[in-house]
Parts: sequence; C-alpha cells; structure tokens
Amino acid sequence: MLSRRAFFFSAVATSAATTLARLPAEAGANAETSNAPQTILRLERRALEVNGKPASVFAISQPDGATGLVTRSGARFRVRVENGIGEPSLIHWHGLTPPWQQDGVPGVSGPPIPAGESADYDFPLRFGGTFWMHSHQGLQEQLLIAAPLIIHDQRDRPDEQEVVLMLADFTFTPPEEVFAALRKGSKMPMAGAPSNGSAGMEGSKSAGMTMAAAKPDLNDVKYDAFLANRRTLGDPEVVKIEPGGCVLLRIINSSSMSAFHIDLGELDGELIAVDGFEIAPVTGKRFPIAVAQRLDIRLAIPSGAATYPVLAVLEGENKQTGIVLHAGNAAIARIPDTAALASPALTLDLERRLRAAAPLEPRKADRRHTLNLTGNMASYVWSLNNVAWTKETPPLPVAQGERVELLFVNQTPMPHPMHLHGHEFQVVEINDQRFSGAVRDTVLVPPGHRVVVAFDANNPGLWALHCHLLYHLEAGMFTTLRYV
Ligand SMILES: [Cu+2]
Repeated sequence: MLSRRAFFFSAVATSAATTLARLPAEAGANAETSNAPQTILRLERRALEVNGKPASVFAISQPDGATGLVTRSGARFRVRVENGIGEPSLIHWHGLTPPWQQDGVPGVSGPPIPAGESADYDFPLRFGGTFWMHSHQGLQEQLLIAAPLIIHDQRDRPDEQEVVLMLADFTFTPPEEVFAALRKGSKMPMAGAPSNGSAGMEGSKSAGMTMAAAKPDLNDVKYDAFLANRRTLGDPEVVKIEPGGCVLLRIINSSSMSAFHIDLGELDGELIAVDGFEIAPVTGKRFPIAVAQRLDIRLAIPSGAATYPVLAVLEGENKQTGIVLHAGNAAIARIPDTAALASPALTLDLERRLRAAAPLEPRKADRRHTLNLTGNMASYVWSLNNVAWTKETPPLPVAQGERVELLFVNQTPMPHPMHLHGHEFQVVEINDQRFSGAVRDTVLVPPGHRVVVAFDANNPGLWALHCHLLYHLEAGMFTTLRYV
C-alpha cells in the first residue's frame, strides 16, 4: 500500500542515506541517535456516532489503536505518518519547533503526503507540555483529523493522574458546503448571525474601523454537536480517579471554529501552563480557551465518592460538552448538553494576568511587524493587512538572531486566535499596556484589540502565521515569515 516515502528532513536531501547522515550534527548535544524507535501514526477514516447518527470522520492512531502520541522532552520526535485516508494530507505538529521542512503546512513546508504514501519526521524535542497535531490540508481539520501530542518533562508529578480532554466542534454538513455557504452569506448554516452587524459591513470592502465598531460576531457556523474526546454529554467519557488524589487536566481545543469557557463546577483548578508553557499558577473555576490553545490545570480531588464534570461551554451560547471525573462509586447523573447560563464572549482578562515562569530575556525588539486583522464578513473574505494570502504573497522579512515583535490589530468584529508556527512567543502588550505575559503559541485577539507578541528568530525557515479559525484561514487570513 505504501509505494514510496517522502522525506522532509532537508530541502537538499536526495536520499534517506544523505538525510540521516545529517541528523546528528543538526540535533545538538541533547540528541539521542536517530536509531531511536520510530512511532507509526496512521491517518485513517473512522466511523463515529454523533447524536445517534452515523458520521465518517478521520483519526490519527498508532497501530495499537492509541490516539496521537505521548513522548518526553529530550527524546527525538521520530515518527512516520502513513496516509490511509484516500486523499492527500499533511500533519502539523502544533506548538513544536521542528526544522521548517517538517512543520506540515502544504505548499509552505513541503508537499502533502499523497494517498497511500508516508512521510518520516525526526527532530529533537526541546521542551515538554501539552501540544497537538492536526492536518493543515484544506478543510480536513473539520473532520477531526487531530490528536493529542503530550510531551512529558520534569514538571510531571508521579502522584498525579493525567487526564487529556480534547474539544472539537462537529457538523454533519461537509466542510466544503459549510465554507461555500459562508462565502455566499447564506444564513442557513450560520448561527444567529447578528443581521445588524452584517448589514453594517455590506460593501465595506476595505474593512477598517467600521467593522470594529460593529457588534461582535462569535459563532458563524452552526454546529450539530460539541465533542469532548469525540463524545457528547449524551454518552460522555467517564474517567476513574482517586478520591483525595491529584489530577492534571490537559485540555486541548482542537475545534475548527469554537471557543469555550472551561467550567470546573465545584472544584478549584490551578492553571499551571498555557500552550505547554509554564506560568505563575492561577487558581479558578472557569477558564477561557480559544481555538488551538491548551490549558494544563491541576485539580486536588476531595476525599470521598463523588462525580466531577469538567465542562466546556460554547462562547456566547449555552451549549456545552465535557467529561466526567468519577471518584469512588458515586452515582453518575446525566448532564444536559446545555448549561444553565450562557458563556460570555472570551476576553483577555485572564491573558492580562498570566505571567510566564520563564519569560524571554528582556531585550529591545530589532524589528516589529504590524498585522492588521482585516476582512469582509459579507463576502467572507479574511485577510492580513487587507491581503488575502496566495502563494504569490511575499513573506514577512525577519533575520536570524533578531528579537521580533508582531503587533496584531483586530479591525474586524470577530475574535481571531493568531498562531505562529515554529516558535514560541511571549505576550508582551495588550492595548498598549506592556507586561511580561505568558509564553505560548496561539493568542486571542478580540475585536478592536491590539496585542503584541515577541519571539526570538532562532529557527530559520519559511513559517506560517495565521488565524486558527479554519474557515478564516481558508479564506486568506494567513501569511508567512521567512529567514535563513
Ligand atoms: Cu480569524
């Protein structure tokens, strides 16, 4: 079935032998040899029942059925992806810092893996945390071609039970039809689109501040279900935990378009990392999570038998999904898929409070790029600096060794979770207020807001920088950054 292998180690490598010979030198002191065992990840079709109806989706699984990958910091990421979905695909390792040719963005990092073929990956893992993997090909992500990528490190406690909670949005409508309907401005698959907001934008092709003045527009796709580890609250995953024990929740928002507030119910959680990177801990019961972001939350479970639902309530609505933590032999009550109270729109109130445990070294920026987040809701064109990306769009220039700042200015009425590939960045400014915020890889920029992130240009190549809302990305809210 696998007729040929594609190698993405090096743009100049012409055979496996030359490629492998290069690796030890590239890998640096902390590397193991590239004889480390290779993990097979298969891209597969998978039947899934949602709300009692059958659906055909995708999955990323190991031969033994395990979903995604669990590894450890300091090991090599040595993976073969086998494409068994019958169409081209390519997997992005969200939040990792591979050589750029292994970053998994079709047309930027390399070609997609043809149906029936495979690609090999091999690079050192510099840090641990909660990451994830997903297809960056077309609209495949909407069909759940995503999985956790957990990298253990010295922060993990032996007495702590790890629980992964991966969120997703689901529709029975094929993603191409969802996108076509958005483009036509059809209200059919669009939820509660505020008609006053849309009307205000008619004809404002150049977007600009008129859009920012419009009413915030949150969920423009109407989903059939919201999933937690691929299940709804009609039949949620129930995770056995120890009364009096310690749980580390690793929450991944793999949704295509949907942001949530995590609701821990009666438990207090200690948020210890965002997007894999440690922060000064923040205690709370409700935490916002934008598309593509991750939250690591420590829970101290009270002694005694009880159930603890961990819920995610859709931004701007009361739809919810989640899992149930089950301590002892308490009875498990049915949880409705609507919350008593609607979740508000996500804000940056928490982001402003986050402080990186290991901030970037203080340094003046050598270069700052301003990225106006622009678009036209009526025709569903999304862009950066009014350019909807094409392969002809010139990359943003950066030079190796520079401290670079990116200023995101959201001139649209929708929030945009902005993601930079191949680098971790630090949030250093919100609405002109400087602070030493979280190190992470995806930051939310709400309507009308100005957010600055800083990063060190230490991983040369051609890198994607984009809004992580799938249909915004597809419509052109994407660019690249290049340095060698
Ligand atoms: Cu967007």
